[in-house]
Amino acid sequence: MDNILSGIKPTGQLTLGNYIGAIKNFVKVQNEGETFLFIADLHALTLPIEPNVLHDNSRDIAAYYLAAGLDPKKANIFLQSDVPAHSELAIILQNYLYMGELSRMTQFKDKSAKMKEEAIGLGLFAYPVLMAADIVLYDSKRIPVGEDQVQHVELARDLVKRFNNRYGDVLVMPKAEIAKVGARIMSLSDPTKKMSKSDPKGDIYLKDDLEVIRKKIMSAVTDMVGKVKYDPVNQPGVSNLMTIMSSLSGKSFDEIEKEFDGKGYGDFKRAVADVVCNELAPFKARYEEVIKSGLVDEVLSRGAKRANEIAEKTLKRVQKAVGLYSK
Ligand code: ATP
Ligand code: LTN
Repeated sequence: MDNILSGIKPTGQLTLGNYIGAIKNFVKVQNEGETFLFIADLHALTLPIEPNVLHDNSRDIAAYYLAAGLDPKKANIFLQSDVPAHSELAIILQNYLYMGELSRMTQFKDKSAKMKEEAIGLGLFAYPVLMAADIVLYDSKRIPVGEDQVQHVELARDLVKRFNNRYGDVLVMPKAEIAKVGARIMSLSDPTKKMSKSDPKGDIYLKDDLEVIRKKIMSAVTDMVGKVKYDPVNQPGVSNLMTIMSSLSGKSFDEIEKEFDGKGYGDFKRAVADVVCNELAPFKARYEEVIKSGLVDEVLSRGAKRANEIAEKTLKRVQKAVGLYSK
């Protein structure tokens, strides 16, 4: 069974996009191999964040992992910063990724677009180096992510190829896995933009009350076509709502189109809201239970213990390969 790894950065409140594009898939794969799910708190430092917000968000994501059904007996849940090998390996691997390729990363371009060059942190630029270290440390072949992260995983693949060509079979080749439906949930207020936790417009937060979620869906931007049809180019808003519905209900786009043939957007949105609320109601209740149980810190420390075991071995292997060892 292949190892599986993914992470979420604790930059803000988790969205429905994070849930559908990432967390739901983590729950599916945890039975299919040793799973490493971490909270990318070092990555969260690549843009300004208040210390208490970073601290609290990190624990909160762990609680959401548990509420979603991740079982700490099967999945190792931990903080990236609790495993020093992430940082140590990144320092080595940064020498095998190049400025040109890092500057072509879409996430870097998006996040730095409005910043003055003098104010762009080196960490933001080098983000994919640390991410490559995260990935290779656990010998993981499978990396479940949303669509926006595929480019970073591809870069990690390039790095593994480059590194292994130079030093032999040291690193395991990873591969991104994206959900068939829901790998890119769009903003409800601007369906041409990704729903993103650092851009509060048009987001559904997992923390939102169900009534608020319902209202947000009812006021989602649609179009003048008036037909429930999957056509992301001409009907991005409706197509996004169909994607949300399909990924949570298992219904195909065809089935949804037939079900709402001749019906208005009001009926359709009410049905989408029902599907979302039915999914999130028990999830939110479990989240409250997890918080009350006070188990999060214990889960994180157990996860870090196992993660350190594996990560240290890989780090040693890499250090040896490049010549950093004593006889
Ligand atoms: P930020 O706004 O801080 O960049 P984000 O909301 O984009 O964050 P990440 O922490 O970058 O979230 O992502 C965690 C996981 O959720 C990643 O696998 C990412 O691909 C996935 N993801 C994020 N947003 C979406 C979305 N709108 N649709 C599907 N998957 C998503
Ligand atoms: N870059 C990812 C978070 C992340 C990650 C990883 C995902 C950091 N390291 C390794 C998969 C594998 C993001 O922004 N969601």
